[in-house]
Parts: sequence; C-alpha cells; structure tokens
Amino acid sequence: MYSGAAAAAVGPPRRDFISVTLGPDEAVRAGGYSNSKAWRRRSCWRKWKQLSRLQRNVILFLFAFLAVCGVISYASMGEAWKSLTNKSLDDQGKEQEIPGLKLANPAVLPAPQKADANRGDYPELSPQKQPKPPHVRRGPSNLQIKAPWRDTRLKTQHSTIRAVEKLVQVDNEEKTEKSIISWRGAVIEPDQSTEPPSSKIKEPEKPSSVEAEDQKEPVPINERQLAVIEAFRHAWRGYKDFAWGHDELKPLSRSYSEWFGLGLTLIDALDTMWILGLKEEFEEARKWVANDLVFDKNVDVNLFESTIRILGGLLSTYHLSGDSLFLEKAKDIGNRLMPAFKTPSKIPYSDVNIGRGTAHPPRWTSDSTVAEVTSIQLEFRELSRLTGDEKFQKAVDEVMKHVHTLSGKNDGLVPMFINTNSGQFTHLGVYTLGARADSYYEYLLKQWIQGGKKENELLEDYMRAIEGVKKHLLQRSAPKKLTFVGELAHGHFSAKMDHLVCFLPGTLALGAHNGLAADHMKLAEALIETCYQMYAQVETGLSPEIVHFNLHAQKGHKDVEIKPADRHNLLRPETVESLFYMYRFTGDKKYQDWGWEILQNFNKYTRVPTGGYTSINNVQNPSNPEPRDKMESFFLGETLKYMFLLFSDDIDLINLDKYVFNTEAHPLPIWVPA
Ligand code: DMJ
Repeated sequence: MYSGAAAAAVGPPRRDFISVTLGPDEAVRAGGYSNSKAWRRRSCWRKWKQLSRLQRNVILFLFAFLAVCGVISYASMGEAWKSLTNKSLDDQGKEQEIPGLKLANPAVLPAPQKADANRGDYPELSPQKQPKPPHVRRGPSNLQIKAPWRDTRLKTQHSTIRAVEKLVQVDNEEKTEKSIISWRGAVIEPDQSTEPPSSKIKEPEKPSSVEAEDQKEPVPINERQLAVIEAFRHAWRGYKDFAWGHDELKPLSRSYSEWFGLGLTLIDALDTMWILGLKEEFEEARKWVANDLVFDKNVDVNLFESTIRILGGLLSTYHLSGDSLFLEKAKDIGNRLMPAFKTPSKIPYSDVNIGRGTAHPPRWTSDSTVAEVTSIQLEFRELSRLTGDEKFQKAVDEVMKHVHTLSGKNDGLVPMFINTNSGQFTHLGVYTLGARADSYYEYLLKQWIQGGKKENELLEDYMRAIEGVKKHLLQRSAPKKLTFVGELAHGHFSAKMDHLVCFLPGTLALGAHNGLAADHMKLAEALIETCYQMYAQVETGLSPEIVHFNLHAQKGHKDVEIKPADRHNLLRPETVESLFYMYRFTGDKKYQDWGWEILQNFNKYTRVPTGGYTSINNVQNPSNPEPRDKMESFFLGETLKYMFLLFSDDIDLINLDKYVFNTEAHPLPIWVPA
C-alpha cells in the first residue's frame, strides 16, 4: 500500500514535491509509521493538491452523483419499509378475522417498551391497578342497575342541587374508569361475579336484552324526580339528626321510636337511596349496617314485618349494589327468623325472638294473619336461591301449598286468620282486600312471576281470587260511579275500602303485562281512578286510612265519606305504587300528574321544617291536620321510591321484566326474566 509518508521517506515521486518542516513526530516518521489524524489529513490534502483540475472535477462530479443517488434510494426504501410493515399488520388482522365478523378496531401494535413506559408514568390507568374495596362483590351481572343520574345533559341544570352535582361527579368518574360498572364507592369490575353457591335451586338467566340496554342513552332525571330527591333528603336529614340507627323518626319531638330496635328506617331506605342516586347517604348507611347492625339481640320481631322490610331490603340492596355485606346480613336475619316455622301446622307464628331462637303467636291467640304468612315467600325463596340452602324456600312453599288446599275460601277469597296449630282458617266469612289479607293476593301473582311463570297453583289461586273480587267485592259509587273494592262480612257487603287496597290496580296491571286477562287492565284503570279520588275528594288532597263509598247519590255528598276514626294518613305508598305501574304500562301522563299532586300535598301538610315528614290525624282539616309525630319507615322505603320511579321515563330503571317488587317496594330479581 502506498502512502505519502512512505513516499516522503524514499524521495519525491512527483515533480512539485515541496519539502515541509516536520512537526514533533519526526522521530516516528523517520522510523516509517504514524497513524495520527492530523498527519492523515495533511497527507490527503497533499494528494488532492497533486491532482489535475480535470481529475478533481471528475471526482467531485462522482461524489455529487453518488450523493443524489443516495438520497433518492433512501426515500424509496422508506416507503417500501412502511408498506411492508403495514402489510404485516394487515395480515395479523386477517388472521384474527372471523368470517362475518369485522374487527371493530384494526390491530395496532404499539412498541412494547413504550407501552410499559406509559404504565409506569400513569399507574392509575393500569388495568391491574384498579382500586378494589374488599367488601365489594358484584351481584349477578344482569341485575346491576345503572345509576339514574348518568346523563351529562344534567350538568348545566340545577347546579345548586347536590343530587345533580353527584351526577356530574359520577359521570366524570365514569369517563376515566371505563371498567367501573356501578358507582357508589363500590368499584365493580366486570370480571367479578357472584354465583349462587349451589345449583340446587333455580338461577336467573342473563336476559338477552342486557347488552343492548347497557348501550342505551341514559334518561335524564327530571324536575319532578329532583323534587323527590329533595323530599327524601329532607326526610333523611330528620332521621339522621334525631333517630340515627333507630327504627322510626319522631320528627316533631325530634326523637325516635323503637319497634324492633334494628334501624328499620335505615334498612328500608337503603335501596331507595341507591335508586335515587344518593351516594353519600348510602355510604353512611352502609357503614352503620357494617358496624352497628346486630341481629343477636334478645328482641321479639314480627316475622312478616321484619321479612318484608329487613330481609327484603337487604336482599334488594345486595342485588342493586353487588355488595356482599348485605347478603351476609340477609342470611343472618333469615336464619334467625326460621324458628317461626316450628309449629304443629308449619304455618308460622307471628313473632320470633331473633336472639333466643324462639317463636310464638301473639299473647291473645294462636292465630296468625293470612296476609302475613303468605307474604314472606318472595324473600325466603330468593334467600334460598342465593345461598343454595333450600330450607328457606321449603318452609315458605309449604305454607302456600297448604293454603292452596284449604277450605273456607269464597271463590278464591281468603279469610283473614289462620290457626298455627290446626292450620285451618279461622274467623270465617269475612273477606277483604285490605288489612290482613291484601298481600296474599299480591304475592300469588308475584311469586308466579318470580319463578318464571311456571308454578300453576299460584296462578290458579290468583285468577280465581280476582274472579272472586269481581263477583263479591266490586261496586260502583255515586255520584261519580267510581269502581271500588268493598268488603264482605257473612254475606253482607260493606262499601268500606282501606287505602291498603290501592295496591290492587298496580298488581292487576302487572298481571296483565305478564299476559293475564286484558280485562284485568280495564279493572286496574277503573280502580286507580278511585284511589286517586280518595285523595282528590279530601280537603288536604291526602287520602284517609279508610273510606266509605256512597252507593246512592245524595245532594251535597261526594263519593267518598270518612269516619272520624279513619281520617288519619300514615304516608302510605299504595296509591303511588299503583300509579307507578299504571304509568309504566300505559305511558299515560295523567298518572304522573296525579302522583305529582300527591307529593305536593305531602309537602304541604306532612313536612316538618326541622327534618322529616309526619303521619297526620286529620286529612280533612287543612288548617290543622294534627301531626302524629311519626315517620313510618315505608315512607322512605316505598312511598318516595315509587314516586321517583313514577316520574321516571326510563323503563330500565328497575325494569319490570327483570325485577319484581316485594310488598315493601324492594325489588328482587325475576329468576327467568322475560
Ligand atoms: C307496608 O309495610 C307494606 O306495603 C305492607 O304490605 C302494607 N303496609 C305497609 C304500607 O302501607
């Protein structure tokens, strides 16, 4: 190899060689070799200078040409690389493609390192790191309901109302955490599920409409619903301030009364808070249930009341929230109520000591009330389905089977009492759809619906009973010709109707919705008009406990007469309950308007400024309705819940093809939803 250094050492090869002063490395050069960069640069420059102008130009041209070629080929290689990459991604997509099913999102494969880096930067977005409170377990997926306040349209309205603020908050939360299915402090992940522990008992199937329903636009909360929320919060404030953890609020004396000593109002109100979207209140109440609700108490409770309010309330709250705390508590109270069934006839006693595990009838009799022993079935059957323990369902089914076979009915109408020793009806000959018999009829239909419309005996008994009502108890009043349900006592018709009977239009409508005779709906329409008139014809616009209808027109008399002993109002739910069903099934706005009037009258005559609502003694005296100083737990459990649902246009807010309400307005799942 030739080098300038070597040439310099051996003598000038070219004619214009110029001798130069050597630098510090002469000694090396004298020895022959140096690899210093400066030396190499200088040597190259000398060589370049030695070239002719032509040679230099040719070389420069070649360099320029190569540079241009390089740029062009780089650009075209980039394109080729890109299309190659895309092609391979497309190919990956095709591999995943199933005939007839198009991938919603084309495969995009970010550089793995980058993805990892992202996870590191934003740990809260990492799916593995979703916070998961330990108490939360999700109920059956088909039974989760959405919070009713999701709609973003509400963001601009009613900014002063906290319910709406919550709505916005929750809506925002949902935007960031897509895996959350439900709200309320409970982060619920789609992969969590609560399986009934045993398959011995029927399980609900996932309704096919669930996915579609999940994608529906949420229905905004309207003004009337907001008014219900406001009323609830006012009632709750009174309870919280003066009766927290006790059974009922006494809003005037700002204290409380105890019945079972089990926080009845709080438990009855749990699922209402859920449905109304009152997150904070719900969480507070949940804490009380977790820390303070103890059933191991030496206390006598009424089997029916504690089943429909406590067991029913806990079960429905479990289904809505998916929070296993409520199921655990439901199991506890369910087990403690079981001694009631240890009777000679298996017809349960009315009272149970839940601490001691003993049961007994009332002191004065060994009879139980027919409505009571036949209106605990929805709850105990559901408890069996959830726990896999058949004993609950067996006990209550036995009661129904027994009552099915009993003599003493009148065209399907049952007497009011049943003896726990003999298992026979007592006090024969008196038939009513009011107190002591009412929910027997309601639960015939609802059990049939709950069980997937298969239990024919229940349907038979229900259909026969409605025929009995038509035959023996229906009459028309004067002057307005209102259809009403009276009573029959030893062959004598009485034009007396309890407000309690106003559950019937709703139940009839529910039956018609489930395919029963169309004339049931006609009857429902007539009866709900009557129930409304029981409010509208009264001075305060609130119904008394009992009315008597005029059968003959008399000058200056309305259809509705009220006896002094019956003119109290306990904030009962039955009429608004039926209004809710009627509106759901007909869409006729007049039912909402009637309910709205009732709510306004509750606000006018029963609202206590310091918190809470009170029962009143005299619905006929607007200037002094005589407050009774008691807020029944069903005002929060039922009345306000049905009001809220009545004013809603969202049929999926407790969809009646998926849920059946117990007689205390606690929704329980239909096992085989339509
Ligand atoms: C509630 O406890 C229940 O609705 C029951 O069936 C009847 N009485 C009250 C409400 O009025």
